[in-house]
Amino acid sequence: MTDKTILRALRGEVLPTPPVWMMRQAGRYLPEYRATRAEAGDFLSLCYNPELAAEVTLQPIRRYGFDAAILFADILLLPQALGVDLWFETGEGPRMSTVTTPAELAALKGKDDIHDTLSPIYETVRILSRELPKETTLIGFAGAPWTVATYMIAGRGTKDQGPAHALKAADRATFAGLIDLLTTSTIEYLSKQVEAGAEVIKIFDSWAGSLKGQDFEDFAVEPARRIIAELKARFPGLPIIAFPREAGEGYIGFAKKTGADCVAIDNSVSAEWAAANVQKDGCVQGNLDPRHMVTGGQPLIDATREVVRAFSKGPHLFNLGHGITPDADPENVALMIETIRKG
Ligand code: 1CP
Repeated sequence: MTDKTILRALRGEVLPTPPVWMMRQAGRYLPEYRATRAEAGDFLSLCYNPELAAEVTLQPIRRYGFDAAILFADILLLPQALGVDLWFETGEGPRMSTVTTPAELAALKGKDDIHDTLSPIYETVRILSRELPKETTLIGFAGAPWTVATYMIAGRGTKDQGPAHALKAADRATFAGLIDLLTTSTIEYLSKQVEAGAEVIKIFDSWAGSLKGQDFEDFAVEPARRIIAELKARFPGLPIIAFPREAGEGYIGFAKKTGADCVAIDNSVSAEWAAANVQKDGCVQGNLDPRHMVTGGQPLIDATREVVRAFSKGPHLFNLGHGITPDADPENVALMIETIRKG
């Protein structure tokens, strides 16, 4: 089993062709995803239906033969398991009840009380570990504490994470208590995914870029370090990908500070820069601009070749710099993969 290309690259091997997968590879750009989602009813019903969640995870593997599959779920299921009310407004995104006071924090469930809600997710992982092709690596995931906290504090997605920054300034103890609860419950959540068959774990810190200076160290680096240290103590050799999106200079040394095996790079920095500054410490993932999946053509081919070339001297997982968007053309994904694999 250890000859899977993703696992080899995560161990630091430089491969002639980088393995490839794509953030949001199961998603609305695929007609078969839209059909299964309609069958499930709504997005959350799809997440909590193990058969259908496994089906949408497998769809892009069948269509494209990606080297990895990522569990179909969402980073906001953990707050729901902690007792928050969560729903999705059509066309707008997530909405949830907020946690901004000591009383609201105290009313949340404990780290060991999340599994009743999340057990369908573990069942999805078990189905996938049975049904995936033997060469395909199964990635489990969770949101990083800071990113998940930004949604819990605001009750929705925000452009600048203003409410979370405001709570951090106004009531440091409540804010830090929420980060701590998310850190410890994320460890339990991810442990169950690994026990169910996830072979690699990815931690999504989509809003890490809005943490500056010491805040970045305290709330992006430190929670990731704690989660990774505990997971590696429980599961020696478990490979872990960290994604401190838009961290900029914060990418430098992130793997060393947190113990991550691989750092995922967004497309606000060049592959050239990331190769020089981040890949020197180990495997990197990224970082084609997802817009190419909409626009396609020769610019897509050229940009794909450039990402492959820039990272070719070290271990690399080819990916986009962020998730593929619903307006992407499925043909462009095929063209990207063909360019990676055939040169
Ligand atoms: O309408 C739909 O079908 C829902 C769209 C959708 C999908 C396909 C959402 C709502 N979540 C997902 C799946 C999802 N989310 C996966 C599955 C695996 C994959 O194919 O990649 C993963 C890993 C996530 C992670 C996630 N959810 C993140 C971190 C990664 C990132 O994109 O930055 C975040 C921030 C979320 C929250 C979320 N869930 C959904 C939306 C629209 C959002 C963003 C809300 C916002 O801030 O505007």
